[in-house]
This record gives sequence, structure tokens and C-alpha cells, in this order.
Amino acid sequence: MKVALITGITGQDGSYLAELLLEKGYMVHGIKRRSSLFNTDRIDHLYQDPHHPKQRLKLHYGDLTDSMNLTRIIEECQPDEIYNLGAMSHVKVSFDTPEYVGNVDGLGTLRILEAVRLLGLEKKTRIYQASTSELYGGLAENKNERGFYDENSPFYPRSPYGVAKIYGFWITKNYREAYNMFACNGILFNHESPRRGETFVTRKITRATARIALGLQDKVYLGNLDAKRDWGHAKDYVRMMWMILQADKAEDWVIATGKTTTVREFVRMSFAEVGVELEFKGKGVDEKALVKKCNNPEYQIEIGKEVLSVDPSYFRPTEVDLLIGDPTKAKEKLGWVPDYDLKDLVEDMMRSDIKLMKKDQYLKNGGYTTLNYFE
Ligand code: NAP
Ligand code: G4F
Repeated sequence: MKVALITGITGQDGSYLAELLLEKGYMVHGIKRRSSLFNTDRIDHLYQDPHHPKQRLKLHYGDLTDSMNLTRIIEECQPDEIYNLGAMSHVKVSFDTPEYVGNVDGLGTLRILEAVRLLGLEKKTRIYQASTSELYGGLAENKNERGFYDENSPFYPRSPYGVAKIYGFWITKNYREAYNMFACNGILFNHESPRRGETFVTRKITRATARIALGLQDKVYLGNLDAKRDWGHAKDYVRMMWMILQADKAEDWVIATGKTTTVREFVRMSFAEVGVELEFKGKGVDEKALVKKCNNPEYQIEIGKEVLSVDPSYFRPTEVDLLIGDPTKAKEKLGWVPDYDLKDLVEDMMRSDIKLMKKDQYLKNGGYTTLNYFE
């Protein structure tokens, strides 16, 4: 049985990847952080009975800042594959915690690579490093001749997060070249899902849209509506992480959809899912979105209602204005074909958030339900 170790297993990607690897018959080890509240919501459905003899998911307490802990866990698991997904992954928050981000997202990667090397596992263990399109920084002049970022485009990170991740990128490449380790970077563009953290922009929008439609919230405040992102579905992207480690050769790969969309358009698409047409008025910090039409009898929102304003506190000291990736290499060499496009993604997230918020609404109105009633 193949053995995998996932750092960041409690996160969006870690949870989908754990599902995928369990389906493929792997023994899956995951590192979770000690927290004062339960932090395993996203993987609880995979972890029914830790004492069952056939349980193939095992969690270990740990942290990417603790080398001894990481070395001990890797020695115990003897993994065939390590997926290093653990990170402080919020770009805006990285401006508030730059040193911590350097330690976790940058040096954390080194700790994993060095543990594998010191334990003499460099021939056995393949390593996936969660690199990011934030490395490119959105500089227009660095796109290729077709207008995309690809594996050869120069990097220009624009946040402490991006700078820490660039260390992770290069140290992975260096260990591959210096010690002949099978260590690869997946340079992933933004990927979202119903399990996306609530403070990333897509999930913030789909949650707020669902709550506004159900009368639980009046409006949402966002930052830069002009920012453009290449958004895919996390399920498609974790499948590609696995494919990267099954390849014949260790390399770095761009994973993206090749399309880019503004935050404003994502808002428009989310409201359209509940039958609401929006009209955007004003510019910059004065921009607002108002309800123009409401075509869904289930969700009655008054015409002219203001449902979105700009709050400059969400602006970043330095912004990445535009990201668009070229996944040609992954498609041609590994045969990656995504199942979801942006419309499917928005539908999936909206369906899930409407269900979740209906549960909230039901409870708010004095109802009682078991957790899975609305699943
Ligand atoms: P996420 O939902 O924020 O999950 C991050 C995971 O890392 C969580 O399990 C978190 O634990 C864990 N973590 C945080 N600090 C840690 C530490 N000090 N030690 C050990 N674990 C720690 O992120 P994601 O969206 O799944 O992304 C997965 C990885 O891909 C990250 O490295 C991210 O930077 C990178 N990435 C993401 C995207 C994207 O669009 N999603 C794109 C490119 C790259 P808690 O649950 O306890 O917080
Ligand atoms: O959803 P975001 O916070 O994601 P961001 O900064 O692109 O980072 C995500 O994708 C990276 C891959 O490129 C990952 F490496 C990283 O870990 C993370 O998963 O913001 C997207 C855009 C930004 O331009 C931001 O300024 O949306 C803009 N935005 C506008 N209003 C907002 C908001 N972002 C957030 N989080 N909250 C807002 O209210």
C-alpha cells in the first residue's frame, strides 16, 4: 500500500487530496495543528473511527515551524509521497504577519526537504510543494507572447506571502538539482470550492450572496473589484497534484484554466445564481452594486437595494492586479483535463452556501436540526 503524508490536511486542498488518495487506496497521514477548538471540520467525514483496524487516515499533531516534530513524523510514516500544502495562505494577512509567514511558508518547506534527506529517504520519497501564481506578481511585461504566465515566466512577488513562497519554490528546485530528489513545484493559480476559507474573496462573495438572498444580511463590503484572477475548482487541482508525483520526471508545472475574470464579474455571476441582476454604479471607493431585477420568487430582494460597497480597508499595500496561467504543459504532458469551468464553480459554491445559510436561517427562526439535516 502506498503511503502519503499531507501537511495542511485540514485546509481546503488537503481535505480534497486526502479524499482522492484514500479512494486510490493509499494510507494517508496528515499533520494537524493543536488548536483550542476542533479544526478538522473539512476531514471529519473521512475520519469516522480512529480505532477501527482498517482506518487508513492517521492524524499527527505538528507544525511546519518545528523541525524535530516533522522529522519524527516523517521517520514514523516512511512516506512514498509528501504533499506540502501547509501554509499561512492569506495574502492580505501576510502583510500583518510577515515574519511568521517567512518561517512557515518559506523555511517550513526547507524543513520537510531536509528531514527527508537526513533520514536517507531521498530515493524513496517524492515531494510536492504547493507553489503559487502569487510568485508572478501580475506584472504585465512578464507574460509570455500569448499573454499568459507559464513555467518560464519571471517571478516578481508582491507580498510577504509571495516572497516566502518564492523561497519554497527555489529550495525545492535546489534540492532536486543538488540531491537528485523527486521534488516538484505545482505553480497553482487560484482554486476555490465550497470548502474555501470564508475570508478569501470568492467564498466571501458566495456566502454573502446566499445570506442576502435569504434576508440574513443586508450587504457585503469588498476591496478591489477590478482585480482579475484565473479561478479553477480545487477538486481539479488536487488531482493534478497527484499526477505531478506520478510523472516519469520531477519537474515544475503551471496549473490554471487560461481564463481571467474580475472580482466584480464574480459578484455578478453569484447573484445571477439566485436570479438577481445587479447594476454597478460609481467608481473606485464609491462604487456600489444595486439590485436591478429579481427574477426568483423564492428570494424577494427589493429593486434598488444596495447590496455591495467598497471598503478600502480590504485594499492591499501592494496588489497583484491580474493573473492568467497557461496550463498547456500539464495538459499535453500529463493529460490533465479539468472537469469544472468558472460557471460550474460558481454554481457549486452557491448551491452549497444556500444550503448552509438555509440551515442558519432555520436555526435563527427557532428551529432545531441535527448537523446533517440540510446536507
Ligand atoms: P488553506 O485552506 O488556508 O489551508 C492551509 C493549511 O495549512 C491548513 O490545514 C492550516 O491548518 C495549515 N497550516 C497553517 N499554518 C501551519 C503551520 N504553521 N504548520 C502546519 N500547518 C499549517 O489553504 P489551501 O487553499 O488549501 O492551499 C493549500 C496550499 O496551496 C497552501 O500552501 C497555499 O499557500 C497553496 N496555494 C493555494 C492556492 C489556492 O488558490 N487555494 C493557490 C496556490 C497555492 P489550520 O486548518 O489549522 O489553519
Ligand atoms: O481571494 P483572495 O484573498 O486570493 P489571492 O490574494 O489571489 O490569494 C489566493 O490565491 C493565491 C494564488 O494566486 C494563493 F497562493 C493564496 O494562498 C490564496 O489562496 O483575493 C483575490 C483578489 C485580490 O486581488 C484581492 O485584493 O480579490 C481581491 N479582493 C477584493 N475584495 C478581496 C476582497 N480579497 C479578499 N480576500 N477580501 C475582499 O474583501
